[in-house]
Amino acid sequence: MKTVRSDDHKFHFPKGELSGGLFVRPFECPERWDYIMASLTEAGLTDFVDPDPLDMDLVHKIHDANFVTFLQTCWVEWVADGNKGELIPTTVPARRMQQHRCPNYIEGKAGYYAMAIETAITETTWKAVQASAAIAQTAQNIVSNGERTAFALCRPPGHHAASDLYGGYCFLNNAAIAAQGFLDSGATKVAVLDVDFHHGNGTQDIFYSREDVLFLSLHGAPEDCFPSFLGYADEKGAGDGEGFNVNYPMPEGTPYSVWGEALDDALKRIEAFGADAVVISLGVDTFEKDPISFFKLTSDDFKTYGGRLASLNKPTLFVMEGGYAVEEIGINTVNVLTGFLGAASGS
Ligand code: 5XA
Ligand code: ZN
Repeated sequence: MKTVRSDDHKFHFPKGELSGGLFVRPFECPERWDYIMASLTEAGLTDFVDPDPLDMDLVHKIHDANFVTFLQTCWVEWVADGNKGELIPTTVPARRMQQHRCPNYIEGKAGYYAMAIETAITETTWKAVQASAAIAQTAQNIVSNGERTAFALCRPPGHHAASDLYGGYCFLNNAAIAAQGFLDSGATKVAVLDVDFHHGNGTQDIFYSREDVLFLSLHGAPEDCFPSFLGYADEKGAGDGEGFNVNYPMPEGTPYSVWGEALDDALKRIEAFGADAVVISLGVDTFEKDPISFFKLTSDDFKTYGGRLASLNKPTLFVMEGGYAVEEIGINTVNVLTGFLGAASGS
């Protein structure tokens, strides 16, 4: 199994995020990548590949052009405006405000494009964001060219990023870009299965009206956790996309016995849909010791469900999302991959 990865992830290392009323060191930190790399190496998964240059045409099929320009230029505007710290907006378009008029000044622009305000942007964030999306594209190409699976070790993650929204540590939606890449490479139907603890609101929003991408998400119920305003079970898609969006919100304390039933249902739906390729938005913040989440999966459970994913017997791309129990993030991620590979080799 090839892992596409880049040292450029290190260009995104904000000093702080807003959490619990404090400006704390971000949970989404560069060491996450180091622990995953160490565990991959220990497991013998050392087929590491550099990403190809980012195909911006593909990015623009998923993301609004003005939003991409904002990500590319916001830091320069922020500094030119006299700001000294990292870019975090303090104003957002709330209910009954003008949600479709983008202000001209940079703090207003940032608020316009934000879906949450914990995520800081720094001078070099865009460099890491580009590399992360390029990793997803390259890994997708590896699978489109005939490999059964590949791992896109993306950082920063992507699944909260909508066409024109960033936040929740996400800027470009790596999984959505990969899903579109599969379609552009000849697939007719793609399933995106999001197993991160948090609802993949960005991916849902991007594909909500489309019938060529089935989106399924297993996550903490939105009334109880981030992203708070999307991810309910009655969100089923719209227009041509009606019936192609499936949410499995679950309560605090959910153990694998319950989570695994939702996974089995999702796998049945992917099978019935007839997906040509599957993108797994792989967050391991479902882990029992994750500091910002509330499910109860154990390290062994990750291996078990990796095997269940292989039972689909489809080309499968793993795209890294969240996971903040930093010392265990490597083993939990690798358990999914080795669980998959073990079952795939037996099938
Ligand atoms: O999957 N998304 C995350 O792990 C980010 C959650 C951010 C909460 N402020
Ligand atoms: Zn998450």
